[in-house]
Amino acid sequence: MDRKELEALANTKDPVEAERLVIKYFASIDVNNSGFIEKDEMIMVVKTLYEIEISKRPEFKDALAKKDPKIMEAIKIETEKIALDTIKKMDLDKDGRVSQAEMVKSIVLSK
Ligand SMILES: [Ca+2]
Repeated sequence: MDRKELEALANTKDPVEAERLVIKYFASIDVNNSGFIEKDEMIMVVKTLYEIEISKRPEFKDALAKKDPKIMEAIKIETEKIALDTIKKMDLDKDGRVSQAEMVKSIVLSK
């Protein structure tokens, strides 16, 4: 799933379209095809999105390009926190991972 599709997902108000995009997005996150998004997979996604966001900010651009250890550590802590919060929010049956149905429910119903 590319950036354009992610933006389409964020912007659509159409539940059918949102569901279609969530299912596609889910498959691209679930790299080991387990049918669940586990903690490590969520951390990877959040880290990618987070790095894209902060690379737009001039004060972080250099540090990020140089992989400044202080910045990398801060990113690691922040992304883990966001990933765990996201799982907590979406994990309706509280088994510690997010199924496709749970992701569809939490994203589509928030529209
Ligand atoms: Ca779950």
